[in-house]
Amino acid sequence: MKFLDVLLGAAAASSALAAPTCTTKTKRAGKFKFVGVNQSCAEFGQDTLPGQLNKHYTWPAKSSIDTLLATGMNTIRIPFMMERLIPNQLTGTVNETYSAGLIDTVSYVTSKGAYAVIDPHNFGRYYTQVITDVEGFKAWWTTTAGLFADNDKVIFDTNNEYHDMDQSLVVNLNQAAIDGIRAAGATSQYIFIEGNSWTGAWTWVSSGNGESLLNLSDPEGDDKLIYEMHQYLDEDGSGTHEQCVSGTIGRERLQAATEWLKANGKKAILGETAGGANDQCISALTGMLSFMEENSDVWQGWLWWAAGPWWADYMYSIEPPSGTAYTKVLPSLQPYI
Ligand SMILES: *[C@@H]1O[C@H](CO)[C@@H](O)[C@H](O)[C@H]1NC(C)=O
Ligand SMILES: *[C@@H]1O[C@H](CO)[C@@H](O)[C@H](O)[C@H]1NC(C)=O
Ligand SMILES: CC(=O)N[C@H]1CO[C@H](CO)[C@@H](O)[C@@H]1O
Repeated sequence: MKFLDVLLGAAAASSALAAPTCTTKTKRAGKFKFVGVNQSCAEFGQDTLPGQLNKHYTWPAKSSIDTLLATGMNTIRIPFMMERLIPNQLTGTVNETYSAGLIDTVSYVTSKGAYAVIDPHNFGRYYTQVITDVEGFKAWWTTTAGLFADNDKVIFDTNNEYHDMDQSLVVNLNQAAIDGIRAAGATSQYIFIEGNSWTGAWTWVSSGNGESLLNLSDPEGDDKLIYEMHQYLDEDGSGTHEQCVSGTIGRERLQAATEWLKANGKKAILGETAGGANDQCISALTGMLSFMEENSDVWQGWLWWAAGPWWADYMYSIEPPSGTAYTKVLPSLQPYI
């Protein structure tokens, strides 16, 4: 309650200065710091680079962002392609067309008082090759973070789902991102760290992510580093099936990672999660979110995969007004927002 009072107080104090268009309330009263969705589609057409706007990829719909924030959510993760933002080489300059689209979406989200997570949806690859040029990756991040250095509602996600890479490379890329972001003068923002093995929560410890990513350091202080894990609840954890393993699989899959977070004094966000629109998955999801609330000293929130204008009848679509998860699952998740 105290937290809520502080936020409402701040809102009242600043309302005289607030822009007249900024009307959506996004102050959260629940236990989590960050709750929201992935607003996907700027990363679509990954095989067609750079691709054309509205043919191969598109930007999220502002009306959908409004609708989702009106549920009480306060965080929108925005996947996009590294190559579209900075083409040809990691040390290159931004493409003005694509960067304008990204900046427009990010600015819109943060003008509503919500967090915008900048998510290069690249799996640790650039033009399909594993990124081994650690200095180049740092340069990419310095250029990118420079676009948002003054916006403290932006969160930088180093990369989506590293996988099948040397563990030490994943550590070095994360550290290079941290250093590059801070070098751009983006000193106040949170940074989300992702691990190898698709950053799965269920394999966080067994994959070696836990041990190897423990030593990352932020010149601005390690309390701005948050570990982003992903967890789907289907049989292989891939997020490609409508059925969940059981009604309790959510909390079971987070158990070991939660112990690791507590033992090491770290914080995490569940940056992608989803389950099908059926009773078993809804039990698994709500059980998982209850478990996260019980451990909200380490779990800072969750983001659904995914909203976005082009998901059509995708089983996990939370795109308003008619996405499957928007109509059939979100009502059950509302208590955890
Ligand atoms: C810049 O991005 C736009 C939109 O994706 C694309 O059409 C254009 O070809 C890009 N320009 C360069 C030089 O990559
Ligand atoms: C992390 O740092 C500690 C203390 O400096 C050191 O003992 C340990 O070997 C490091 N672990 C890794 C994986 O680098
Ligand atoms: C779990 C899931 O649906 N992942 C998909 C996320 O979206 C990208 C494209 O944006 C797909 O390649 C993934 O399969």
